[in-house]
Amino acid sequence: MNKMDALLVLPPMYQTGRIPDYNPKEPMGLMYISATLRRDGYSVEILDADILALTLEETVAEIMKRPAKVIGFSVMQRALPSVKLLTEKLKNRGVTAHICCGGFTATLSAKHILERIPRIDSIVMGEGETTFSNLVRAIKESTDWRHFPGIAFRQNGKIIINQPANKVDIDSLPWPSRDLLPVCFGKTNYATVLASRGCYGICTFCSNQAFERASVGPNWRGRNPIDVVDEMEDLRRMHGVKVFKFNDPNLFGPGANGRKHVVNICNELIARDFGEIHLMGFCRSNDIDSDVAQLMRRAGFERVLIGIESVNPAALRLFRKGESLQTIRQSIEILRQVGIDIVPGFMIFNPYTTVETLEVDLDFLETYGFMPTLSKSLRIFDGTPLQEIMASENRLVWRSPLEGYHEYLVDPVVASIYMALKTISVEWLDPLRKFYQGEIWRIKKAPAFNQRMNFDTLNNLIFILEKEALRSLLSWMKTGFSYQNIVSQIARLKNQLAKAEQHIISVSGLAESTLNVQSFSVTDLAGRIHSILVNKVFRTFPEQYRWRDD
Ligand code: B12
Ligand code: SF4
Repeated sequence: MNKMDALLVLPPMYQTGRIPDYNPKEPMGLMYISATLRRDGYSVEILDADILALTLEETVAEIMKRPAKVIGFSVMQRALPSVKLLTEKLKNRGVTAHICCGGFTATLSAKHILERIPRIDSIVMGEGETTFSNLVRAIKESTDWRHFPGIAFRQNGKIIINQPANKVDIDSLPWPSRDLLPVCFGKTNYATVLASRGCYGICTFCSNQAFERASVGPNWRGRNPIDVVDEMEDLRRMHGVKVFKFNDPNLFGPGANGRKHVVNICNELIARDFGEIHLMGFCRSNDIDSDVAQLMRRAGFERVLIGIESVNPAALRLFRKGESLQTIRQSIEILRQVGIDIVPGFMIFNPYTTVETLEVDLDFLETYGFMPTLSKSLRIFDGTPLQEIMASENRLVWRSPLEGYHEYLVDPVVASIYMALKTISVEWLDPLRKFYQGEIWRIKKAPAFNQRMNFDTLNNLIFILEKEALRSLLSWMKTGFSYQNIVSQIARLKNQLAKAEQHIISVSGLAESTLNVQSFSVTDLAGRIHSILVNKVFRTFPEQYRWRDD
């Protein structure tokens, strides 16, 4: 059978065919690589098993239908267990293709991955376009690839990481191939674009700096604004796209030029007058001033994600956020004045969390009407400054990236509060999300970012549940509690859960409750929470048990 040159695979994060519950998007990295390979004359296809919610077996079957000389997996940490199993299954079925991995986790945990997953032949470190194209050529022509810059591999039992490759000139890249646009657009109603690469920030928990260091070149590069808007216009004209999400880690580059980059894109969008257009992107509060916010609104921005993380000034300083509480408040006011919604990136459980900061953070969220998920904790990724900081303070609990995220020691009272909240989320909220996953995706899909009213209502119902739970946990830890207190509160939370279920049912037009949250046991959950709070055995914010049965 004629084999294509390369098959690019985004592995499923969940192994059981569950729809991912984060915001699904097109696999932009793979789309750039496939466009580059096509430009260079190679045949290539993309399989996004994540957005298609394929099981592992289905993913293997789809890969077998598309025989290729090189299989390239895009690897993020949460999907690593899937990658390990997929490579084993492919080997058992006699697939002999060269298997290469790339992406954030592949780059930052390369040594460990090559040590633990024998079927992976190579890893591309950092940006993939040029290095992967060279690799495909070498495999196709049966020539040596082991000397290429930017490649890691195994040799005589040792892991070799070659010198870094140069960063690509992003203005010379072809536009990302949009093969998957119909699938992604059908599910989400938006397309993604990338107007820059990298970020000038130095936040200690972020992987961006380490990832950028994996190839040689500046930390931030902006694309030609005209080309960015040309690409958007093409998406508008050829595919009817009106809703765009910018994937840039940060819309703004450093200093005056970085601001000008955004200004130029906005001016170009305004000048071309696309008609109806809805935009969203990520930015930092210190880049927002009144003029730029007004311009962004005129250009079509209606929602921005700002990483606030916590309003504890000590945490902001220790995270090296480079933003003060005052800047954060100011940016919120400015954006709201011009009519741009803010989605806050928030990490209420982090290495610097105390009972007091939980209260202050919760007050802040309530004051501003923000509703992020509360039962999540900051995760430490390989290569981040925070990993080093926690290790130097003897607080890092190292975990294999294949089995979970690294953990860190925290105050046992805070750890117990987290575990109690997490238990409520895993036992009650997760089944709701899993059971109604199709309905929730449909509720989320809207003709604009600020028209997701039904989804926002659902988020609000869930936020109230978590917030009420957290408030009770905080007050119990301060003033004491009894098993009966917990039972009463869990019963109230069950009513809130039933409201969330009812909302999903009514906006989806379902006849009746099929999950039936009324049958959930209050006493079972209360018993577990009671035991967590009494025994206080936790010392970290464990996450890895979430990896068990997905
Ligand atoms: C869009 C996005 C998503 C999308 C799509 C991800 C995707 N695979 O494309 C979705 C919503 C699915 C997603 C989910 C998650 N994400 Co996300 N996401 C992003 C975001 C905002 C943009 C990614 C992007 O499009 N970049 C642009 C393209 C061009 O770059 P790229 O994807 O890195 O690809 C290049 C290279 O990495 C490499 N490459 C990538 N894949 C491959 C494969 C091969 C074979 C080769 C050779 C090279 C290669 O070449 C590409 C071209 O140069 C980034 C932040 C950012 N802007 O970097 C976070 C980011 C990547 N996500 C992150 C995280 C933590 C997550 C989640 C764990 C969040 C969650 N709560 O569950 C999940 C994990 C999902 C999973 N399956 O494991 C972190 C990663 C941290 C880390 N060290 O792993 C980032 C960096 C955000 C951050 N600052 O913390 N995410
Ligand atoms: S501003 Fe965002 S993308 Fe930039 S370093 Fe900080 S967390 Fe990372």
